[in-house]
Amino acid sequence: MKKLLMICALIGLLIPPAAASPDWSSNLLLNPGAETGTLNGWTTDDPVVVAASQSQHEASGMVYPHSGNWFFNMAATEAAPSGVTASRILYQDVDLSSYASKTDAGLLLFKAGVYLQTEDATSFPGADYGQLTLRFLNGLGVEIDTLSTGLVQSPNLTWIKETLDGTAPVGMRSISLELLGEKNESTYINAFFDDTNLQVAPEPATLFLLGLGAVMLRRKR
Ligand SMILES: [Ca+2]
Ligand SMILES: [Ca+2]
Ligand SMILES: [Ca+2]
Repeated sequence: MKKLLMICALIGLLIPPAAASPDWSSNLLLNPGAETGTLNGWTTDDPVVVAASQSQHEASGMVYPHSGNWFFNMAATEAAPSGVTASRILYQDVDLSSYASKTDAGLLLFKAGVYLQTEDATSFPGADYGQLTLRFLNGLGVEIDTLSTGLVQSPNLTWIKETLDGTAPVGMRSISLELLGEKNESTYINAFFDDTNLQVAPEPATLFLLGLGAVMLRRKR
Protein backbone atom coordinates (compact mmCIF):
# COMPACT_ATOMS: atom_id res chain seq x y z
CA MET A 1 0.00 0.00 0.00
CA LYS A 2 2.83 2.35 0.92
CA LYS A 3 4.57 1.51 -2.35
CA LEU A 4 1.41 2.29 -4.28
CA LEU A 5 1.13 5.69 -2.60
CA MET A 6 4.76 6.47 -3.42
CA ILE A 7 4.19 5.55 -7.08
CA CYS A 8 1.11 7.76 -7.18
CA ALA A 9 3.10 10.61 -5.62
CA LEU A 10 5.89 10.21 -8.21
CA ILE A 11 3.40 10.23 -11.06
CA GLY A 12 1.87 13.37 -9.55
CA LEU A 13 5.29 15.04 -9.52
CA LEU A 14 5.96 14.08 -13.14
CA ILE A 15 2.68 15.49 -14.47
CA PRO A 16 3.09 19.21 -15.24
CA PRO A 17 1.08 21.48 -12.95
CA ALA A 18 -2.37 22.10 -14.40
CA ALA A 19 -3.55 25.51 -13.22
CA ALA A 20 -7.26 25.89 -12.69
CA SER A 21 -8.49 28.86 -14.73
CA PRO A 22 -9.00 32.06 -12.69
CA ASP A 23 -12.54 33.01 -11.73
CA TRP A 24 -12.52 36.50 -13.28
CA SER A 25 -14.85 39.22 -12.02
CA SER A 26 -17.14 40.98 -14.45
CA ASN A 27 -15.82 44.19 -16.05
CA LEU A 28 -15.43 46.60 -13.10
CA LEU A 29 -15.52 49.78 -15.21
CA LEU A 30 -18.60 51.99 -15.52
CA ASN A 31 -19.59 53.09 -19.02
CA PRO A 32 -16.65 51.09 -20.47
CA GLY A 33 -17.52 51.70 -24.12
CA ALA A 34 -19.01 55.24 -23.92
CA GLU A 35 -22.48 53.80 -24.62
CA THR A 36 -24.17 56.31 -22.29
CA GLY A 37 -23.19 58.87 -24.93
CA THR A 38 -21.38 60.77 -22.17
CA LEU A 39 -18.20 60.55 -20.07
CA ASN A 40 -20.26 59.26 -17.09
CA GLY A 41 -18.06 57.26 -14.71
CA TRP A 42 -14.90 58.88 -16.07
CA THR A 43 -12.86 61.99 -15.25
CA THR A 44 -10.93 64.04 -17.80
CA ASP A 45 -8.54 66.97 -17.49
CA ASP A 46 -10.33 68.62 -20.45
CA PRO A 47 -14.05 67.96 -21.10
CA VAL A 48 -13.93 70.25 -24.16
CA VAL A 49 -11.29 68.25 -26.03
CA VAL A 50 -12.33 64.82 -24.67
CA ALA A 51 -15.89 63.70 -25.43
CA ALA A 52 -18.07 60.74 -26.31
CA SER A 53 -18.68 60.67 -30.07
CA GLN A 54 -20.52 58.60 -32.67
CA SER A 55 -18.14 59.46 -35.53
CA GLN A 56 -15.11 61.65 -36.19
CA HIS A 57 -13.79 63.02 -39.46
CA GLU A 58 -10.10 62.26 -40.05
CA ALA A 59 -7.69 63.23 -42.83
CA SER A 60 -7.76 59.54 -43.87
CA GLY A 61 -11.51 58.97 -43.47
CA MET A 62 -14.16 58.51 -40.78
CA VAL A 63 -13.68 56.93 -37.34
CA TYR A 64 -16.62 54.83 -36.10
CA PRO A 65 -17.04 52.95 -32.78
CA HIS A 66 -15.29 49.62 -32.25
CA SER A 67 -18.65 48.40 -30.94
CA GLY A 68 -22.00 49.95 -30.09
CA ASN A 69 -22.82 53.53 -31.10
CA TRP A 70 -20.24 55.58 -29.16
CA PHE A 71 -16.50 55.82 -28.47
CA PHE A 72 -14.18 58.12 -26.51
CA ASN A 73 -12.80 60.89 -28.71
CA MET A 74 -9.87 63.20 -27.86
CA ALA A 75 -10.33 65.25 -31.04
CA ALA A 76 -13.64 66.91 -30.14
CA THR A 77 -11.93 70.28 -30.62
CA GLU A 78 -8.40 71.59 -31.25
CA ALA A 79 -5.97 70.99 -28.37
CA ALA A 80 -2.93 73.13 -29.20
CA PRO A 81 -1.29 74.93 -32.16
CA SER A 82 0.45 72.87 -34.84
CA GLY A 83 4.01 71.99 -33.86
CA VAL A 84 3.16 71.89 -30.15
CA THR A 85 2.94 68.47 -28.48
CA ALA A 86 -0.17 68.16 -26.28
CA SER A 87 -1.86 65.37 -24.33
CA ARG A 88 -5.11 64.82 -22.46
CA ILE A 89 -6.27 62.04 -20.13
CA LEU A 90 -9.46 60.20 -19.28
CA TYR A 91 -9.43 58.01 -16.17
CA GLN A 92 -11.60 55.99 -13.81
CA ASP A 93 -10.78 54.85 -10.25
CA VAL A 94 -11.99 51.38 -9.25
CA ASP A 95 -12.30 50.52 -5.54
CA LEU A 96 -10.77 47.09 -4.84
CA SER A 97 -10.66 47.27 -1.03
CA SER A 98 -12.98 44.24 -0.80
CA TYR A 99 -10.06 42.18 -2.22
CA ALA A 100 -7.60 43.42 0.46
CA SER A 101 -6.76 40.01 2.00
CA LYS A 102 -6.03 38.39 -1.39
CA THR A 103 -4.07 41.47 -2.51
CA ASP A 104 -1.87 41.50 0.59
CA ALA A 105 -1.21 37.76 0.21
CA GLY A 106 0.10 38.53 -3.31
CA LEU A 107 -2.76 36.52 -4.78
CA LEU A 108 -4.88 39.04 -6.70
CA LEU A 109 -4.61 38.88 -10.49
CA PHE A 110 -5.72 41.75 -12.74
CA LYS A 111 -6.18 42.20 -16.47
CA ALA A 112 -7.11 45.34 -18.39
CA GLY A 113 -7.62 46.20 -22.03
CA VAL A 114 -8.77 48.86 -24.47
CA TYR A 115 -9.30 49.21 -28.20
CA LEU A 116 -7.55 52.32 -29.50
CA GLN A 117 -7.08 54.12 -32.77
CA THR A 118 -4.72 56.98 -33.70
CA GLU A 119 -3.91 59.01 -36.80
CA ASP A 120 -0.69 59.47 -38.73
CA ALA A 121 -1.48 61.70 -41.70
CA THR A 122 1.18 61.80 -44.41
CA SER A 123 0.55 65.54 -44.89
CA PHE A 124 1.91 66.32 -41.37
CA PRO A 125 5.23 65.45 -39.71
CA GLY A 126 4.94 63.22 -36.63
CA ALA A 127 1.94 61.13 -35.53
CA ASP A 128 -0.60 60.91 -32.72
CA TYR A 129 -0.56 58.26 -29.99
CA GLY A 130 -2.77 56.49 -27.45
CA GLN A 131 -1.72 54.91 -24.16
CA LEU A 132 -3.25 52.68 -21.47
CA THR A 133 -1.87 53.05 -17.93
CA LEU A 134 -2.84 51.37 -14.64
CA ARG A 135 -2.00 53.25 -11.45
CA PHE A 136 -2.07 51.14 -8.30
CA LEU A 137 -3.15 53.18 -5.27
CA ASN A 138 -2.96 52.33 -1.57
CA GLY A 139 -5.71 53.03 1.00
CA LEU A 140 -4.66 56.69 1.14
CA GLY A 141 -4.95 57.09 -2.63
CA VAL A 142 -1.14 57.26 -2.98
CA GLU A 143 0.33 55.63 -6.10
CA ILE A 144 2.49 52.62 -5.11
CA ASP A 145 3.08 51.15 -8.58
CA THR A 146 2.25 51.77 -12.23
CA LEU A 147 2.02 49.72 -15.41
CA SER A 148 1.69 51.22 -18.91
CA THR A 149 1.65 50.22 -22.56
CA GLY A 150 3.68 53.32 -23.38
CA LEU A 151 2.67 55.46 -26.36
CA VAL A 152 1.06 53.31 -29.04
CA GLN A 153 0.22 54.15 -32.66
CA SER A 154 -2.37 52.30 -34.74
CA PRO A 155 -2.57 52.15 -38.51
CA ASN A 156 -4.99 54.85 -39.70
CA LEU A 157 -8.69 53.97 -39.19
CA THR A 158 -7.80 50.65 -37.53
CA TRP A 159 -8.80 49.62 -34.00
CA ILE A 160 -6.05 47.72 -32.19
CA LYS A 161 -6.34 46.02 -28.79
CA GLU A 162 -3.85 46.86 -26.04
CA THR A 163 -3.77 44.84 -22.81
CA LEU A 164 -2.02 44.83 -19.43
CA ASP A 165 -2.07 42.06 -16.81
CA GLY A 166 -0.25 40.83 -13.74
CA THR A 167 -0.47 40.42 -9.96
CA ALA A 168 -1.65 43.39 -7.90
CA PRO A 169 1.03 44.90 -5.62
CA VAL A 170 0.69 44.26 -1.87
CA GLY A 171 -1.07 47.19 -0.22
CA MET A 172 -3.14 48.13 -3.30
CA ARG A 173 -6.71 49.19 -2.56
CA SER A 174 -7.79 50.72 -5.89
CA ILE A 175 -6.72 50.94 -9.52
CA SER A 176 -6.91 54.09 -11.59
CA LEU A 177 -7.27 53.10 -15.25
CA GLU A 178 -6.03 55.96 -17.44
CA LEU A 179 -6.35 56.57 -21.18
CA LEU A 180 -3.99 59.16 -22.65
CA GLY A 181 -3.92 60.71 -26.11
CA GLU A 182 -0.92 62.66 -27.39
CA LYS A 183 -0.69 64.73 -30.54
CA ASN A 184 2.47 65.43 -32.49
CA GLU A 185 0.84 66.46 -35.75
CA SER A 186 -1.70 69.18 -36.60
CA THR A 187 -3.85 70.79 -33.89
CA TYR A 188 -6.10 67.86 -32.86
CA ILE A 189 -5.33 64.89 -30.59
CA ASN A 190 -6.47 62.17 -33.00
CA ALA A 191 -6.65 59.40 -30.39
CA PHE A 192 -9.80 57.31 -29.94
CA PHE A 193 -10.74 54.63 -27.41
CA ASP A 194 -13.54 52.07 -26.99
CA ASP A 195 -14.43 48.91 -25.04
CA THR A 196 -12.22 49.38 -21.99
CA ASN A 197 -11.97 46.51 -19.55
CA LEU A 198 -10.70 45.88 -16.01
CA GLN A 199 -11.14 42.54 -14.21
CA VAL A 200 -9.62 40.88 -11.15
CA ALA A 201 -9.47 37.30 -9.87
CA PRO A 202 -7.95 35.47 -6.90
CA GLU A 203 -4.98 33.41 -8.12
CA PRO A 204 -6.20 29.79 -8.33
CA ALA A 205 -4.30 27.06 -6.46
CA THR A 206 -2.69 24.70 -8.97
CA LEU A 207 -3.75 21.05 -9.08
CA PHE A 208 -0.08 20.20 -8.57
CA LEU A 209 -0.02 21.96 -5.19
CA LEU A 210 -3.37 20.44 -4.23
CA GLY A 211 -2.03 16.98 -5.15
CA LEU A 212 1.18 17.54 -3.20
CA GLY A 213 -0.84 18.59 -0.16
CA ALA A 214 -2.88 15.39 -0.36
CA VAL A 215 0.29 13.26 -0.58
CA MET A 216 1.83 15.01 2.43
CA LEU A 217 -1.34 14.48 4.46
CA ARG A 218 -1.27 10.76 3.63
CA ARG A 219 2.42 10.50 4.56
CA LYS A 220 1.69 12.01 7.95
CA ARG A 221 -0.78 9.23 8.59
CA1 LIG B 1 -18.66 51.83 -27.79
CA1 LIG C 1 2.37 62.08 -39.96
CA1 LIG D 1 -3.53 65.22 -34.87
